[in-house]
Amino acid sequence: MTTGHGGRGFVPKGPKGYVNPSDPEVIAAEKARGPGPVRTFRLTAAETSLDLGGRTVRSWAYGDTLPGKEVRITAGDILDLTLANHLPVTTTLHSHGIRMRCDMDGVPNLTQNSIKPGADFRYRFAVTHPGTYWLHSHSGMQLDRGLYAPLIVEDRREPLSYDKEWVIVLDDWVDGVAGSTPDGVLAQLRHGRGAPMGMDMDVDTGEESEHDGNSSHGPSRILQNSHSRILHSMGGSVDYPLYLVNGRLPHAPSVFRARPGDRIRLRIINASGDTAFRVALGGHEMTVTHTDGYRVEHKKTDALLLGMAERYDVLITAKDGVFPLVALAEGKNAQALALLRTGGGASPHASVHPRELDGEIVPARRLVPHESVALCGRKPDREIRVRLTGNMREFNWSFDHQPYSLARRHPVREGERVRLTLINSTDMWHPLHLHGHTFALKGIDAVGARKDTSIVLPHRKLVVDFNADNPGLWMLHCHNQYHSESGMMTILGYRK
Ligand SMILES: [Cu+2]
Repeated sequence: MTTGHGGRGFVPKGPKGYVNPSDPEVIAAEKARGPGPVRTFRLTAAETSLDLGGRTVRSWAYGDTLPGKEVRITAGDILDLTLANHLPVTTTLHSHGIRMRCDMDGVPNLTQNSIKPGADFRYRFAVTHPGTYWLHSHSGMQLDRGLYAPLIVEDRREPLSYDKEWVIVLDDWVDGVAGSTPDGVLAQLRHGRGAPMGMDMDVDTGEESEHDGNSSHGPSRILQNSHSRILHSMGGSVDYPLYLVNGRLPHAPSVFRARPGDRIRLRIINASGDTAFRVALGGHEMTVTHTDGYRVEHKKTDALLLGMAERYDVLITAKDGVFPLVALAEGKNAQALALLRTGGGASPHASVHPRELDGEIVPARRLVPHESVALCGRKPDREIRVRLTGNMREFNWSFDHQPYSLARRHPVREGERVRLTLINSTDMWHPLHLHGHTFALKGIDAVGARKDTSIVLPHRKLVVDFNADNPGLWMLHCHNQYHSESGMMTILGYRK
């Protein structure tokens, strides 16, 4: 077995004049993050059987649990995480939302070579900011299998006081059900075509990487007749047979136990491939404290909407009894369920619909950043405008009608304040994610909440500002896995 010595020294194909992932500028930024205690973890990506609660599926996961075992560190630590690839195909690991050194970002062919079957890769980087993050494969459609795990970064000076913490991971599930695989579903959506040419070319071999040993596509999983009022469009593209909270089906939900009166911090992560979840806890109001790992001024709400890869932290004060935590698959007429139990009583039915789901939903743009994380008001030095393009019929999602290419980069320079304007000219909503940075939403009349992933509704635009303070090459992509694999990805590149 070979052990990679990190991604150090990797140089992607593409134009000259950009800061490559292991260049001195990247090393200098990493050094400025300071030394810290090293926290060592080992994950194994492998094929396994997963018990979803009365139903077992064969899939790929980190270890043999779903979600993968939580990785928990403290801000200021050095995360030293070795990924062993026991899959039959190549893989990489991305630490979503962490602003780390570029060569540890886990993007195949951009920040590292893919990890070959049987090989290891050691991800080692400083983590300076606390919050709720997650680990997932960044290769092909693997995220829509079971290759994800929570990454929790504790705060040495935790500003919140609470008695218990409940990590809640939401997912939509198709893999291993009646012969379906995410690659097969993508092929259905693309009328038999897989990812576009070039998307998954292995740089070393020039061969198209194989994500799927199964050539049968199973029953049709294409979502029909869907509409979501709050997403102004279809719920998504995929009609999943199953929806999960913490790897469990609604008929055999995971149960979180606490005492009446406990203050509980919920860390909610949407790890799904193509589903926005509307989340509420029956009988309880939630107080939003963070989104995407960054503090906001506390704001009460009945429910939350999470696009793929978004996270919210909320506080609740537990009442006495049994309460459903419901994640409604927005526009898909289905839901996932977990339970909070603090006392006696019968468990609610799997299809329970707490009234909070139809109450107020505070959108991210209404959140006010906590002063400790608010970006200062500053005129942008540079504006990047990107148009979201493509349609459902051809399933040709892209930016500016261009296919993804390692050679196409949106240039920035270190030290700039950058304004990124994402113009959605499609009929579909998209959750957009920028690697390596936590941008500020454009607030009502000031800079808004900090996030790394944000929903843009059809025919609307999303305007975000960020400080270009993390040199390297960074993905900007839709976090709908079926959209990004169809081509809705591009690169932000720091100029030398
Ligand atoms: Cu999209």
